[in-house]
Amino acid sequence: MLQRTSDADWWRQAVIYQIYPRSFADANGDGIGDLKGITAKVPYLEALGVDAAWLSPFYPSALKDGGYDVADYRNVDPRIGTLEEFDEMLGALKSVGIKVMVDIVPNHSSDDHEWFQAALKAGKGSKEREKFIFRDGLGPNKDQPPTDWKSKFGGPSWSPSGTNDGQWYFHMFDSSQPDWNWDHPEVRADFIETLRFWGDRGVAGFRIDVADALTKDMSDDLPSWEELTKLTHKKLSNGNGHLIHPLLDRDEVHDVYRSWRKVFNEYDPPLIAVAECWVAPDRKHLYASSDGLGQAFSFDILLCNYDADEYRRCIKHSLKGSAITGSSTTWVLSNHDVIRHASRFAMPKVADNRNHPLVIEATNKWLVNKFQDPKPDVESGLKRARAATLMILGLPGSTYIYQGEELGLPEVVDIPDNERQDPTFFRTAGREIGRDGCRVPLPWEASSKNFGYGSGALPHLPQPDWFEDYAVDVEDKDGKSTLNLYRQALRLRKQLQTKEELEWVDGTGENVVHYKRPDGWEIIMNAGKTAVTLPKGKVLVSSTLDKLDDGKLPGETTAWLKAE
Ligand code: TEU
Ligand code: CA
Repeated sequence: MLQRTSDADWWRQAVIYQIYPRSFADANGDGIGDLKGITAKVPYLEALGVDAAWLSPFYPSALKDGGYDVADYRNVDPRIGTLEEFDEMLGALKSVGIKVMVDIVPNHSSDDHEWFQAALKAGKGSKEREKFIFRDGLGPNKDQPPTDWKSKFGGPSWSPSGTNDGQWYFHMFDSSQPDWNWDHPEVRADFIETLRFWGDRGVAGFRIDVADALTKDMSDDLPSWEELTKLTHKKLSNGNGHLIHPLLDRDEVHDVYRSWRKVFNEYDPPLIAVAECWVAPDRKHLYASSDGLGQAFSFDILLCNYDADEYRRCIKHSLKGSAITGSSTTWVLSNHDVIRHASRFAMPKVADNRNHPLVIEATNKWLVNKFQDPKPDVESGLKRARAATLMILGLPGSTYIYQGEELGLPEVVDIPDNERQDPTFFRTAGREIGRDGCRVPLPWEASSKNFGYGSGALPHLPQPDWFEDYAVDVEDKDGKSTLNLYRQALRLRKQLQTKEELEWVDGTGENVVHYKRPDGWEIIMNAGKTAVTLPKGKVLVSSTLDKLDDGKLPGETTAWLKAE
């Protein structure tokens, strides 16, 4: 057995910063963020105090889905950089102790991928087509899709091959994203090669996109969309009480991850992986198992309203789930797919927030109305966002921070239709606004061109004027800014995250989350409006960055304290 020389458990309590490369920093001024831009901001990330950076896709891509349409898994998009620049970036981050994770998108490729192009060319019945999911169309002319299934981004989930052979290919997402056939050994082998490619370059691990969808049962008898939708809402037993769905969360997917784990364990420390899977809570732990990916995103906390009961329930459930496999939980409040949490918390509660499609529907309405009806309470939104962040940063487990949330950035809602990029917007004819509003390039300097994101061409998504107030250089100087809150909290957190225990405290107030951590640390979030009395102790930090020396914790505020 390999003798390990380094900390194999670094990920358990890590803070990981998500970079959406095109929108982070544009070093060469072409309007698109790049790897050199990231390298230039290493001191910023160091001062923030994160342990790792996860990069959303930077691979060659037609950018039909922000890079999640990957044309070549083992290269860098020339607009974003080169492999040499990747190595430079990695080296610069490593030199300040920041690890790098990259995004693996195994459910689908881009239609520009060499193998998909070869499949189109090789024609019906060819070996090349077996790597994807091709089926004959229905009707005498085969001009109807094989099923009436819808894509996750709206519109049909089959597109004609375009080669006049009556064949259609399956895509769970955009038509530019053909799904791989995971029954094919060459597909499996190619992903192993990709994992090794990045592992050998020195990355610490991977975020696995739509981890639950790879293996599918596409046997000839395919259900209708209506039957499929019923399946997602109803539990059909396979004998173990597991819901059987032809496309999602099938047990066979874990064979894939077991084979990946063998590769991960060839490295020292072992590579890590975190599953992006919106699966039923009682299925989540399977993805986090130590002979599989090891960790899975807990999105339940992202769906919580700003409410103490909801948070407590969700935290208890997530901790229980990760304990099943001995994993640690991952806490997430924002990412590149959802409305930024400073804006979410400025809006009224979502009634049925455990149902993900309903949350998307409800929150999409806010975007359609451009946050005019109902109007957001911007001040309270930010206050709550800071309080919720400080509360989750005190929890055992790892935390993911999405670029810009450390500035308290709200969602951008006034992007003109002709500048939108999200395929969701186009495939639903604008009924769903999509995710561009959380992907607007960051403001670095209030008075510079493009707010310091890049000194040349306009950013690839327009930045609103009010970004000025959230610029890094403004917040840097403001002792009570969100940026300085994140910096302080991350610094303190390093002392806190030694052991993983948590003990709940009840009775502190009506709408309060209160828990104790080892060594006398206590974390108290007052989600209500009226102040509550703090327990005895020294306040280490509060989400408003006030000292709270009157012993009171105001509404919508979190404090960390240490018993004396
Ligand atoms: O998202 C997976 C996914 O299912 C999304 O549709 C998600 O449910 C939705 O965006 C939440 O609002 C991943 C990536 O994170 C996303 O950016 C990609 O577009 C998608 O996969 C396809 O690769
Ligand atoms: Ca650039």
